[in-house]
Amino acid sequence: MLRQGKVLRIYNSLFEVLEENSTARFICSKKKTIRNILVGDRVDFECVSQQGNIIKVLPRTNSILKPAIANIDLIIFIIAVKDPDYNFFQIDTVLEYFNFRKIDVVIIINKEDLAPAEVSNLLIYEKLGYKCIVETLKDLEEINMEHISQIIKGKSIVLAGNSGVGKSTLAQTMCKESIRIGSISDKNKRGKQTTKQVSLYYLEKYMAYLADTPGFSMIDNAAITKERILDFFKEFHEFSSNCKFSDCKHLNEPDCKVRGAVEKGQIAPSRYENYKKMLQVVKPQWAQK
Ligand SMILES: Nc1nc2c(ncn2[C@@H]2O[C@H](COP(=O)(O)OP(=O)(O)OP(=O)(O)O)[C@@H](O)[C@H]2O)c(=O)[nH]1
Ligand SMILES: [Mg+2]
Ligand SMILES: [Zn+2]
Repeated sequence: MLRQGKVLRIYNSLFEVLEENSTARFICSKKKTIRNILVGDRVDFECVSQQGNIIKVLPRTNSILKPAIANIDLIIFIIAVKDPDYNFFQIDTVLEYFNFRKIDVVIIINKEDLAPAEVSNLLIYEKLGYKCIVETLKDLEEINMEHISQIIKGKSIVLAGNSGVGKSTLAQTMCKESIRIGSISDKNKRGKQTTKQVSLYYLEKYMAYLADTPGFSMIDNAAITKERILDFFKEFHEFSSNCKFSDCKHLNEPDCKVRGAVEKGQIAPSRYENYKKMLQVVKPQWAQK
């Protein structure tokens, strides 16, 4: 009998597969000709008793590499206002990556209890069109997470964010399966790496799949291009169309409306600085054109 399911975990060369529209789990091997199976993949498999064999990987809607996960509907990107400190360049780098991959992102601004005054600095992302939720995740309980459960219902979700921001804290509130919560090391405030293995948890209550991850500091943006950068800085678009030069890079060109908007406070200075920083990476190629 042919069944369809989703890969939750990978152990060496075995795959834990949750059958779709049921809660039956199967440990599967795979047909030799299948090369690359990721957590999150939808697969066709055959099985005898509890032992399965994956015979086909269905087409992916998307995938990311670090950690390797396929078919993500939503990234919940957690930023802490403090412990660990946030960094605007890192935030934009992460957001650019998911913008390029065309994966929806919701931002949780966490640890409001530690530095409530910092929250407004991060709300610039709300103005850019990202849904932002301000939270103290350590106090969140299943009973008052209606605003979050609405967002996750029926989706495959990946928790992203630096080590120590509160990903596992949220994951644990969402699901009963044990996810280890670490503590921030007081010494360097960098948070210990506690989450190593990537698995999907099926949250029956929300009909959702959830991946806790070990932090997103390893995003690979080596292939970034000027087109990607220009597409990401969406708030520049309404101004850049009026720049004097149609190929304006918004650096030192005369009569640049993007720089004008930064000066008038219509574009956040951190965003413009990050634009220039990202451009540094691709500038050599750009200059050749
Ligand atoms: N003050 C405060 N502490 C929090 C809050 N949310 C989480 N923490 C604490 O922050 C520490 C790190 O939380 P985790 O959930 O383990 O962080 P993580 O993002 O999973 O970290 P890694 O697994 O290392 O990537 C824990 O000690 C949590 O209790 C919050 O809203 N306020
Ligand atoms: Mg964790
Ligand atoms: Zn310009």
